[in-house]
This record gives sequence, C-alpha cells and structure tokens, in this order.
Amino acid sequence: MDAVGSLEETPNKRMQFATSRHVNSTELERNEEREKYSGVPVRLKQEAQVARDRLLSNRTLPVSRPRKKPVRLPPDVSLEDFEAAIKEIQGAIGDENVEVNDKPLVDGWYMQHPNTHDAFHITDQEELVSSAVVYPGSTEEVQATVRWANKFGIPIYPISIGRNLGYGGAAPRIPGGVVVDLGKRMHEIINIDAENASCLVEPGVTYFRLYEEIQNRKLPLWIDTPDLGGGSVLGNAIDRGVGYTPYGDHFANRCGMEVVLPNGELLRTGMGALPGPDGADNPTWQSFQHAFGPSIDGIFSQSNFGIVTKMGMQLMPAIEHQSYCFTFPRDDDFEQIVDLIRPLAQKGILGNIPQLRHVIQELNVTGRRKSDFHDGSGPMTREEVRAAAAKLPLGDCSWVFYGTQYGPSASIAAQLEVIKSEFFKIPGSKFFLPSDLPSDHYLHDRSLVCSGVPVLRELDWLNWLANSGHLFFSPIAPTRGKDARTIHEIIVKAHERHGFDLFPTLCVAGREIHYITNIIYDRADANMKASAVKLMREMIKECAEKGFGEYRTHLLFADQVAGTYNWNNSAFMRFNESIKDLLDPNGILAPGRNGIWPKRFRGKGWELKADDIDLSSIGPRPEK
Ligand code: EUG
Repeated sequence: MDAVGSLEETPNKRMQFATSRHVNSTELERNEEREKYSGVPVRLKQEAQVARDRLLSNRTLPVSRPRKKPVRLPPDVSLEDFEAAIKEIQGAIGDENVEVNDKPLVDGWYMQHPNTHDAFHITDQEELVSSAVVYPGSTEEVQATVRWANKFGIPIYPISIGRNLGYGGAAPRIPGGVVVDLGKRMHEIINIDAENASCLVEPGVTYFRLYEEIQNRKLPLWIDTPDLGGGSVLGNAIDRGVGYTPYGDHFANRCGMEVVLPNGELLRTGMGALPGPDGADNPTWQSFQHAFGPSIDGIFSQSNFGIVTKMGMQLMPAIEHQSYCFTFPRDDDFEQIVDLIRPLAQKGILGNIPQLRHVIQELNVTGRRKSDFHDGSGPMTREEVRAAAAKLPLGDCSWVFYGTQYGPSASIAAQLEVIKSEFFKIPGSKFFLPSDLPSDHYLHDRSLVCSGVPVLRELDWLNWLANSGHLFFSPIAPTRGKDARTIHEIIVKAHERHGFDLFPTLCVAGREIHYITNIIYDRADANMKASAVKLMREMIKECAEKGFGEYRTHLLFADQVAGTYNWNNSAFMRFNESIKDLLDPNGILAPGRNGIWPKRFRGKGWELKADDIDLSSIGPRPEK
C-alpha cells in the first residue's frame, strides 16, 4: 500500500510548525504509517500517481498556508484545562497517539486526506477544525478515550478512515472537537470466513485492503465497493453508503456490531450478545443479524449514539457478470426510462442498482477540465455538452444507463434480451458492451466496481474546476417517472439560478431513487462556495416541500435535513434526543452529527437551519 507521492511542495513548510507545542511525529512519518493501511494497492499505483498529478496541476491554492487563528479549543474548555486534558489522554494511550491540531492545514488529495478538517471546506478552511486528534489502538483505548471526554466535557468525533468526502470528510461538527481517528491503529481484518461468506473488520479496513486480502487468500468471494475504494468498509456501512454488486446496500449486509457507548460501556449486537464457548466470539455472530429482542443495530447508523469498533459484513460468492450501458437520445426520455426501470428492478431482472447519468458526466469522468469545453464562467450550455459528447465514444445522447447482470452466461444472455426489449421501446436508444468501447471508457471501470473491485476512477470528476471541492446533494425520490421529473426539475432550476453545472447520477432501485448530484466548486472562490451553500439550502427546502428527503448529507446541512423529517411535531427527532440524552448525558459523543444535539448544546444556537446562509463562522449564534 502506498499513499502515492508527497505533497511537500513548499520547502519551508516545516518552519511554519514553529508555533507548534506538541509535535509527536513528522508529516512524513505519519504518511508512512498511513500508507500501510490506507494507501492504494500496487495494481493502482500508477493510476493513482496520474490522478494525483493531474489534480495537483489544477490547483492554484498553496499546499498549505500559515494558520490565521490559534488552536481552536473545545467549547467551554480553557487553554489550561485543554493542556491538562491532552496530558492525561497522552498518559492513557501514549504521547505518540495524540496530536494537537496546531499545524498548517493541508487539504491533500484523496489518498492523502486530512483528519484535521474538511478537505473540501465549504466554509473557511479553518472553521470546521479539530483541536486535536487521538489514535486509540484497541477497544479498551476507545473506552478510555470516551471516559476521558466525559471527564473533561470535550466533544469527540470518531472517524474510521475519514474519507467521507463530499459529506464533511473527517471534520468535527463543533470546531475544536477532538477527532478520534480509529483507523490508524485499529485496522485489523479480524476474520474472513470463506464458508459463511462473511468477514469481521475494524474501522480502519478499507475496501482496497479487504479486496487485496481476499485476492491474496485466493478466496472466491466478492466485496461490495462504492464508486471509490479508499473508504472504510465499516464507516461506509454505518453511514448507509451504497455499492453496486447485488450486495450494494451496505448497512443491510452488515452482520453483528461491537459498540463502545458514550459512557464507556461495551456492547455487542445481534448474536454477539450471546457469548461463544470458552470466551470465544459467538459462532453465529456473522450469520444472523436479528438474534433475539429489539433490533438495535440501526440506532448506531447515522447517529451519534456509540462508536462502532467491530462490524461483520456478509460477502458475496464470486459469480460471472456482464456490465453494459444504454444511451437514450433525448433529455425528455427521462420519465420513460425511470418507468421502464421500475418493473425490471422490482422483478429482480436488473442485477444490481444501476446508475442513470446525464451525458455531461461522460465529459467530466474523462478527467478533462471544463475549460476544454467552455469559455468563461457560468454553466455549460446544452449545446456545448452536445458538441463535446458527439466526439466521445457514446456520441451525442442525453441519458446513459450503466447496468450489470450476474449469473451463468446463458442466464445473463436471457436477462439482457428482456432488458433490451424494454429499453429499445425508447426510439433511438443504443446498447453497448465494454468490448464495443475503447479501453479507457468509463464502462470498464463500472465493470470493475460492479464486480466488487475497488478503483479510483471517479476522482477524475475533480478536474472540472481549479481547486475543485465537491458536495453531494442526495435526496430520495420514488421510482416513478413523474416524481423523478418533479425532483429533477427542482434540481435543474436551482442549479441554473446559482450558475452551477448539474451532474446527476441516479442510483435507481425498484421503489426508490437515490438522486445524487455532485456540486463542484472552486475552493479558492469564496463566492462560489457561498453560492453552493445557497444551492444546497434551497434544494433541501424545495425537495422537502414535495416530500423528498435526503438519505445522507454534509455535516453543515445535517440540521436542516434532520429538520425536514418533522412529521407529528418532530416525533422522530424527539425520540432521537431522548435516546441521546439517556446514553450520552454529558453530550460528548459527536454532538450535532446527523443533526442530533445533546441537551448540553441543544437550542443554544449551534443548529444551522434553512435560513443560515452565512457559514463563515461556525459557533453558537444568537437565537432568532
Ligand atoms: C455517489 C453515490 C452515493 C453517494 C455519493 C456519491 C456516486 C457518485 C448512492 O450514494 O452518497 C458517482
């Protein structure tokens, strides 16, 4: 594993550390440690190098700048108490496993991502920053960290790998919170059970590593990976991320969890609650999700009720597969495409969750810059997209459907005949296999992802603008043409109002669509970032008015999104708050994450609501 390249471009970067009081290891040593568990596999080294060089060549911002402000302290904690707290946690888990965040912030790139702040800062880079990072090395040390946080009243924000990019990355919601980076020292693949087709992993196990390990052991098993392979298997599942084999619903394919509660107590869910013989883990922990009694796993997903330190995942036996795509000529074919997908998906004829993309993504997934296709500011026109798409392998079209079928070849052939006969009802639609397209076409990468091989291709989007950051808007709509059109029109108009290109990727299941849009902005352009905030705020609001809500969101929009789930006087949030206050009376565990605030912070001005457009300073605001 390799993090691919150093970002060391400013020769005097080390000098800027002069104000630093606690430097436990140098930047380089840290990178080496990280490579071991969080780097790219050898097979992707070359590709990663190319991706990195291309991204950095499109960066005009310096690698880092001197910090404008001193270390951001946790709320209500004096410098003196903070220093005492740091000493104490160093004593508990080792000096070298605690770092104060007083060095220049480095956004890095996907493989060398920061755990100090949001690399894709949507507000000022120094706003969503931690005061320190701690690296527990065991479940016991996670418990010790939690007890320490309770003692000092310090908010802690656990991350697994921290590549939740587009949703806030590794950043704490409260500036000055302490990031608990679990991945660095807790990255064991505890077990791969070939017969049961399952694994048990710690937070720091990435898709890349799990995949490589299964290949090394020559096991006929697939993992399920999202579009990018550097994330945490456990972290993505508890954030309810999505992949593209038949096991694509990651949280649905979990099996058994181990959780440190906010009071430091340790809990196992599912069959893990029943001790195995002679102190061993329960033999059916990774076999049966539900066990006996209430199913509580769900409350540890997209919450802040516990720190998941182990998770079981079911793995899919390897099988033959065939990826393909269809193109559709007109923007207005959209409704009919969605209505054709619905029965195919409900009947299980479509093999995975397919992606329906607008043709503009054929441009940006080549890794080329917007400026290659468009002069000046403002979004690309439809004519410009058309002219550029005409020169690409799929040609001038509007929508592209990327699907994959699974099973013995005769079965795949029969499935494809059914699917073709449906999609060919749309005049002018075309069908492509990977063999019909050049070797660098995106369909070849889809083919890998849809058979559980983690890749990096989707990073190429980020060359669109200089210093590109991105933010996902991720609402759920019914799989029905007219609903899909309603949501699409809201999103189109909002993007037009704010001058952004629209990049829709729809993950279409039988009953619902994850409509993912990737808002790309220049991190050096404060106005564009402010516009992206307004765009998000308006889309969340307008979609909610039609009954469409987000499945996941960036830290800074979590309050607004959570606030839209307000049926019956916000019964759902009141229930969450009851659990939060019961489990975490001191409010130390990830306050504000997923919009859940503990009593200590609730209603004290920390919430960022629909009308909070100015995010230039994150902290308690006067109540309006
Ligand atoms: C994507 C999909 C997601 C998500 C973020 C990005 C895909 C991008 C289905 O969920 O949350 C190509």
